[in-house]
Amino acid sequence: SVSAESMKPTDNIDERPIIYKSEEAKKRIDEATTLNLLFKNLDRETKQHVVDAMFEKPVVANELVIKQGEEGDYFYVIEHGLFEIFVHGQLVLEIGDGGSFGELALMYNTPRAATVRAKTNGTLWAVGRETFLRTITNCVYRKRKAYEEFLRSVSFLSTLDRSEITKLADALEPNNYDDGDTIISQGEPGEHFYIIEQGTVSISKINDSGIEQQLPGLNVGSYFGELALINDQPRKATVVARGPVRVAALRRDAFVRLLGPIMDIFRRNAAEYNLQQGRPQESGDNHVSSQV
Ligand code: 1OR
Repeated sequence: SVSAESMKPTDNIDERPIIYKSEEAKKRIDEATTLNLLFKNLDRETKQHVVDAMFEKPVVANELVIKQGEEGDYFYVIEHGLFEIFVHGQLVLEIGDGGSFGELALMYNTPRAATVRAKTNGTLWAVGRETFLRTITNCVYRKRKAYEEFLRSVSFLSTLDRSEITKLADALEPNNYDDGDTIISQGEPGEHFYIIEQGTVSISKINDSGIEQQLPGLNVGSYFGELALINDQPRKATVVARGPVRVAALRRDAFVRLLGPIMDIFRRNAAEYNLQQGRPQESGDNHVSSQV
């Protein structure tokens, strides 16, 4: 195992910190990062850069890895172990293998937004602030710029301020679908919220009598998938791509963290779904939300 002290100084931009790793360690990092959102956007070279700079940090149960309010120094990827996130002493989230934390203070240059405590023994891979900013943040920045403009044009987000839009842009994951692909299936558990960037989706639902019912479709700037997250219930309808569709997906934890300020909008619109039930599909409708 290696420690932070073995990192070379990095005053020179071109001088990348490289911490020796066995093939076996590289494999473990690869497994831990493949599904990670922040790594998904990295090109190969940048990812290599980050992996080179990572060092292994073993943790023991109950260890405090991050304390809310402190300055940010490292970003962490979980190889294995369970970690509890506390905001003002309240447990808000538990994350495990392949998850990551500690990016917020580095990305936004703010104090740590939460306390992170190891629930079990585990292994983390740490990335220092400098490397994080030079690599991951760079890629995040490009994606942020691409999303911000789109998000500012989305009507249901119009009450979010600049910094809220920025954070939302950073957390969104682009997903593409072909004509006929199912994006959400009725009855499944919901883990994402979606905003349509391009294309149109159709929505259908099998009602209590087992009859399939078409619901109004949605297009660019509309959202769907919030109900299962708000109500903690399975998906209530099926959403299918009509032609090529591109959506921006937001994971459950980010949805709770970032769209809290507009939860009232979702609730109000959800109440209207019930009124719409059974009404014929309107043409040229201005629906922005779904029943999923
Ligand atoms: P950080 O650098 O601020 C603490 O250090 C880390 O906890 C933070 O980055 C995130 O990576 C992670 N609110 C704030 N931080 C969170 C949250 C969170 N979840 C994970 N972290 N909330 C949880 C949402 C389910 C919002 C609670 C209101």
